[in-house]
Amino acid sequence: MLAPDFHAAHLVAPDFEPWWRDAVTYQIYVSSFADANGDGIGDLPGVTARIPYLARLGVDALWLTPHYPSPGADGGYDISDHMSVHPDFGTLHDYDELLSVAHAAGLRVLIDIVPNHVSEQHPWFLEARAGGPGARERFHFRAPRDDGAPPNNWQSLFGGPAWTLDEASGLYYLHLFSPEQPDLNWSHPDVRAHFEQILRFWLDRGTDGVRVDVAAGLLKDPELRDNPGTYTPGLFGHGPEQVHTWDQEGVHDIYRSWNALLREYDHHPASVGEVCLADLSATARYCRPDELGSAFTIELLKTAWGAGEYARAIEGPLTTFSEVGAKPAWVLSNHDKSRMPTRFGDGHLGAARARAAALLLLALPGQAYLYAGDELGLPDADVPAHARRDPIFHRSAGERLGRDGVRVPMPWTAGEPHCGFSARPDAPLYLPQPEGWAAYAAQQQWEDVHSFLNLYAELLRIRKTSPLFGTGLASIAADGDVLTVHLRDSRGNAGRCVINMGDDAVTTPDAGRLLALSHFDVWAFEGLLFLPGPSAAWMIDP
Ligand SMILES: [Ca+2]
Repeated sequence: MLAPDFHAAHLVAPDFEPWWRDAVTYQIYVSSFADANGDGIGDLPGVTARIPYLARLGVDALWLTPHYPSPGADGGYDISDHMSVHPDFGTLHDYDELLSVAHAAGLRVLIDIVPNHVSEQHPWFLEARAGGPGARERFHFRAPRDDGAPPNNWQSLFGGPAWTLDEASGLYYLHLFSPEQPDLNWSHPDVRAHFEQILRFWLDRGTDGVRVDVAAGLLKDPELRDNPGTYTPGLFGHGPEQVHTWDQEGVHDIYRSWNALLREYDHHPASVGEVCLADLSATARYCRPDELGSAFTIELLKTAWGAGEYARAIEGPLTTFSEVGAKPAWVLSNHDKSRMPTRFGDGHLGAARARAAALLLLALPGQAYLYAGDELGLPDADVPAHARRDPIFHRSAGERLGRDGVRVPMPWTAGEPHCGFSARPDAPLYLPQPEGWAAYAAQQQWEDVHSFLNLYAELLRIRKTSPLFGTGLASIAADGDVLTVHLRDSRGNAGRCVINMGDDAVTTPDAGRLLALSHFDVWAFEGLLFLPGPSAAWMIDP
């Protein structure tokens, strides 16, 4: 394989490097992480108790999915009070304790901010439904069309129309997600003021950053016109077919004001947007220097396994984000998508690919987001229909399985009830663990040098100490099944992540030194690098 000439530097060197620019953040879906009080639901004290685990793993930060009071119509993304803690998860005191223990262990804490919608149980929506003066203006209430149909053709991302009739008023209200999640009207000054108050509430406590849910959706077309096309379930990233729903120009002003607010804090809070747009350059515009710190780069999530495909999925964001002076926030899994070993083909093949993908993800310059359980190599869990909770499953009458399979309680210790997830052996778990879950238990994986967990810990250790991996300037090359990410730091050190994405072994010339490997059969000797299929290696020039 020919190594390409190292071409134009992709990344703009800023005057100041905030802590989050190359951080590895570990996403915690609170319900499924660890249950400290034995009621079967993960909670904040459970997270606090596992801080030593995260410190040993070596991540820089953790991100909590919504920890707020919520009726639970959409796994906590339907919030009824943004300045409090869900009683299932604990108290504000528990949150402060988590923050303090995390900080003492050198970990930062990000929280989820959900500005697009609230719960139907939020006081504002209750007030709107009761017809309080001016209360409906904080949402999108509209009269039906003449034939009684919803005001426009917009579809909910969870299936069905994006409008539900409010019987009392005879008006429809807009919800891009479930009917229990009415969309806020971000043209209303109350909404803007409320969220600034929410941001300050958490940042004042020492919270280190925010992940912004549905970041490109806050403002809608002022006339709420019909979209030229409709939402297609399973579609990754919204495009021209939904031009009136997403990415309205005025939304950038919101993030400019948030940027100014975050800059008032000396601890340099992070901000990362969930910007699901088909157009990468439109996504990157949310990461201009006076807007969000970064935006999730979902290109790899939506790309089929293959060297050429992955090369394009990496090259695109690197180039596009550098044009606005930002670095991508790479994502290979989250609480909404099928887990890597399952997505990559199940069984030994899926696991081998997922191990190789870990080397790729953690080599790329920019932020990396891990989802709890990635480091254990968890596959999707089989959840019986009667136990499923996801509105996607229920709203599609079971046609779409939904996301419960990636939200099953973590296996901590084999041989313990619920694999050590819950403090009480007979706790009814909020989602059942499948047969064989103990085989993935963290405690046992620490004892196996070849485990997923030790692989992740080793990669994170190298990433922390080497200026190359996760930070170095990158160029990408694909040759047959082999993908190479070339890295170089400011001092001229060079290295690379080489991934054989095919099923057959390859031998390739490489005079470097082997630093990390996804498979114990990888070797480098006398200028050759041998990679079984599929596998990956981190190499460094002597
Ligand atoms: Ca609990």
